[in-house]
This record gives sequence, C-alpha cells and structure tokens, in this order.
Amino acid sequence: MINFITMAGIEDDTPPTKPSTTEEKDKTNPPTEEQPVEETPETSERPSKLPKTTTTSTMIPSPPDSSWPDAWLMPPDECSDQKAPNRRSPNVTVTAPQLRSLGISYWHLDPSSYTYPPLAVPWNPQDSPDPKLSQLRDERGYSYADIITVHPDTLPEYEKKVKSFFEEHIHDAEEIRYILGGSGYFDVRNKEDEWVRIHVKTGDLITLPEGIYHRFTVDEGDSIHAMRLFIGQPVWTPFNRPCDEHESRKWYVKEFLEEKKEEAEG
Ligand code: KMT
Ligand code: NI
Repeated sequence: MINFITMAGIEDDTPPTKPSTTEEKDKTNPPTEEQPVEETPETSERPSKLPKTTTTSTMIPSPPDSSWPDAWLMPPDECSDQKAPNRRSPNVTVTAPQLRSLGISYWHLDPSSYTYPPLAVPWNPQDSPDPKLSQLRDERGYSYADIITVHPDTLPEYEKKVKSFFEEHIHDAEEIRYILGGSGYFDVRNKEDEWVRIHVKTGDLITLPEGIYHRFTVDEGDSIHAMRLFIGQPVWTPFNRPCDEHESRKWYVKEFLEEKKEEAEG
C-alpha cells in the first residue's frame, strides 16, 4: 500500500507557526510535523522568502491564450457536488488574460514522454528527465518537488481528503502544480470574489500566487497524478478563510486586486 501520509499537509489545520526543523520531509512523520521551513522574521513586513516580483516571464514561453486551461465562473451558491463542472447557465468563460490578472501562470509540458513514479515524497527536481521541466525549475528556482497520486485505490480516506482539499484557503507561498496524469479543478476567487473554476489536465503546469483564496478538487474522473513544486523548503500550511489580516493576503490584495482595479477604473 502506498503511504500517503506525507501528502496530507494541505489539510493541516495547525496554527500558523513554523516548525524549527529545516530537514526534508520524513515519510513517517504525521502531516503536522512535515513542514520544514526557512526562518521567517516575525515582522509586519512580508517575509523575505516570498516571491520578490510578480513577473511570470521565463525563457519557456507560456502557451497562446487559446491553449490555456478551460476556466469558467461557478454559480454563486455553494455547490452540492464539488466534482461536477458547476458551470453557470449560460456558461461564463474566464479568459487567459483574466487568469493572468489574478496572478496565475501557466505552461504546458509533455509528461507522457518521460517516466514519473506514482508517489515520491520528496522527489529530487534535479532528477528531472524533461529538459523543459529542468529549464522551468532553474529559471523559477524550484528547489523542492514531490509526486503524489490522488485516487480512491491508493489514498486512504480518499473522500475525506478530497473534502479537505476543498476548504477555501491561502498559503504564504506560491502553489505550483504540474499535472502528470488525470485531471482536477483549481478554484480561485476573482476580483469580484466569485469562484473561477480552472480545469487542469495532463501536461498543465500552473502556479497560484501566494495569498490567493483557492481550493482544489478532483473532477468526476476521480484521479490526478501531480508534482508539487516549491521554492525553498516546502511549507504546505493552509490558512483557511477568513484570514484577511494575513500578510500574504494583504500582499495579494494590494498586488492584484486593489491596484489593478484602480487601473481598470482609470
Ligand atoms: C492541493 O493543492 O490541494 C493539492 O496538493 C491536492 C493534490 S495536487 C493536484
Ligand atoms: Ni492550496
């Protein structure tokens, strides 16, 4: 049986204090003890480990807008089936420029040409067999990776975990996911605080900025094989909404919501 204990960090609801160890994740640790972090000063400033800029350009071009993942607005009411597409009627498409304006980046790679294990926690990103992945790793500074599979046959307490991924939260770092197989939905809040559903599939590499309210669910296929990448030592701690006073949230609002909104209003 594959041990998935180490991928459960997402549902860790411990307070936002950081463990002192900087060692890599230990497969035997429970989720609450698996979050090695860098030292972060306790100040009102944004911690120094956070991204220095919001620039998303790399030598690897982001695909044309027409090749970005399908995205749409969800209905305003809470959805009863999180795995269903939950489109509005009529459907309201969310475009690549709109996703970019929320701080989301996207690349497309071809995992089918390479072999990736179903589970590797951690997985050394220096072992990348794909030159495109290696280039993104180097350009973006991805120093940590692991590989997980969310599937009912391999993930103990599958439905419970799937529910917990769906809690609305932020992180104090960028969320970076490379989809090696299967599919799922990342939901992010837009400038109007509506849910935007992004359908990620095999080959998609998507980043959600620090501080964005978001959640994840598998779709009706009930299976996703994903690489989780991280800049620095991984910290998966979710800060559940409401956390508007969190430094990362305040940074996100200033960077992507307030200023951009003023610009749009002229
Ligand atoms: C997340 O961010 O909720 C997860 O890591 C879930 C599996 S990865 C697609
Ligand atoms: Ni998250």
